[in-house]
Amino acid sequence: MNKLKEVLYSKIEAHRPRTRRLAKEYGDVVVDQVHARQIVGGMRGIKCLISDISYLDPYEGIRYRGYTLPEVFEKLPKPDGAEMPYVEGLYYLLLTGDIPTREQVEDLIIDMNNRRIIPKYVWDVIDSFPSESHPMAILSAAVMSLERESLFNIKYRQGMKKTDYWDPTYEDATNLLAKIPLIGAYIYRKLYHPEGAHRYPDPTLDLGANFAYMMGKDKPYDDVSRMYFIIHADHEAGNVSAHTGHLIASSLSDVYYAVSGMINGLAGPLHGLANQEVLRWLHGLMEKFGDKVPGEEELRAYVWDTLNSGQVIPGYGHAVLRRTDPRYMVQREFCLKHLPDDPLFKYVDALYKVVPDVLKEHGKAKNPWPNVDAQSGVVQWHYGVREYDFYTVLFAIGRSIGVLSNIIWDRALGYPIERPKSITTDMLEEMVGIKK
Ligand code: HAX
Repeated sequence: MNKLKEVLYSKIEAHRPRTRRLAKEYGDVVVDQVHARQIVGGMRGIKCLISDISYLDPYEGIRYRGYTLPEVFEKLPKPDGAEMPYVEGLYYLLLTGDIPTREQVEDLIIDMNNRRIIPKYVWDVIDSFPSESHPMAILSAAVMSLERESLFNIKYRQGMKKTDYWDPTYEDATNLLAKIPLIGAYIYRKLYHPEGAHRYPDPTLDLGANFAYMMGKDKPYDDVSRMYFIIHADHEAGNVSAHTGHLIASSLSDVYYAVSGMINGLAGPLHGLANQEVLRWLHGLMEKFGDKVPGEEELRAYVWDTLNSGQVIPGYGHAVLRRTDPRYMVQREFCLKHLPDDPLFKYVDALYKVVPDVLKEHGKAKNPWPNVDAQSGVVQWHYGVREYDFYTVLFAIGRSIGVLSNIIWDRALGYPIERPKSITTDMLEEMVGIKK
């Protein structure tokens, strides 16, 4: 058993009695009420999932295992000379709740680098897609094709004990996490730089640096990748991508099915695809005004035009958050430090001063503040990844870290198949007292 797995196993053993106790001794305690508006309103806010990997406070934003994003960036070990921590260190933290030492991270990096070999049929699947395909569709199919490698399935067929489910799930999850950045980079080069030869992974590099290398990007794109994957890793359990991953895995489908489904959920414009929509929208604005950022009145008019045409302002609003997203702030700080004069950043900065007030006047969005997606495309654009259809693939690589960590723990704690109850409109009308 490798070192991370040993630590994880001891944490699982210590946690199991807590879950058993909750179910057995406190199963009848009421913890939430469901209102009719939540049933017709996307189950917003109903407390009905459990995850110890991260928690999202509406005002404070995300905490990973109790740590805010600034704390995560400060405490996790970093490669020599790097500004951003190892992504592998985050995986260690999400799985165990412990901040790893540099040595523990290096051990995990070696283990993960040994899992990077990708069967040829995966490249063939990617190559068989027409070049106009959306990269998220290709990513989903490539991950899906890897399903035949699932160790969980082999062990399940052999008749494994339920308490052992987490072990092959950990193996599958870590295998997939080691491979998915390579798949993403291959998709990028196939779609947008087919003239350049595919780069094989460099076994001496950590996940972030190797991703930059395979993308064909120089420093500081390694740090940009680390930052990007870390801030997108998890956002508690109820968002579409995390919940989809959990839901699929709850039927004991393996992690390849679950992560492929998670990618499909992330590909919607109200969720992960919003980062691509932000760039599209920003470019419409820049085409109109050029490199010189217009004044507040002109920006307000552009924002109102978008709203009046019935569209949402991409990158603003959130189902849970009620303040500016800390993931936005991490990237904003990075931009202020590294690219304060970037024309696109200047637009994003100017919009930050205008959009929230317009959305408040508009009076619909419960949260008028920017979310992660309002900033993320700017950083990618600046460092030369200008094919914005690709941005959600980067989000998906990051999000797989959290989804996979959650699934390992779901298996460890034996959470059952998910099965909420649906009712008919007639029934709901009767329940709320509507007479017919
Ligand atoms: N622009 C215009 N209208 C908005 C809005 C925005 N940015 N955000 C919310 N609204 C509207 C909603 O469309 C809704 O209108 P209707 O009543 O006509 O349906 C109303 O305000 C109430 O919505 P809400 O309760 O504030 O927000 P929801 O929980 O329903 O939705 C969304 C949350 C993130 C989907 C929403 O804010 C939105 O569409 N934002 C723009 C798209 C976006 O940036 N998505 C990425 C979110 C972060 C994320 O998941 N990244 O992956």
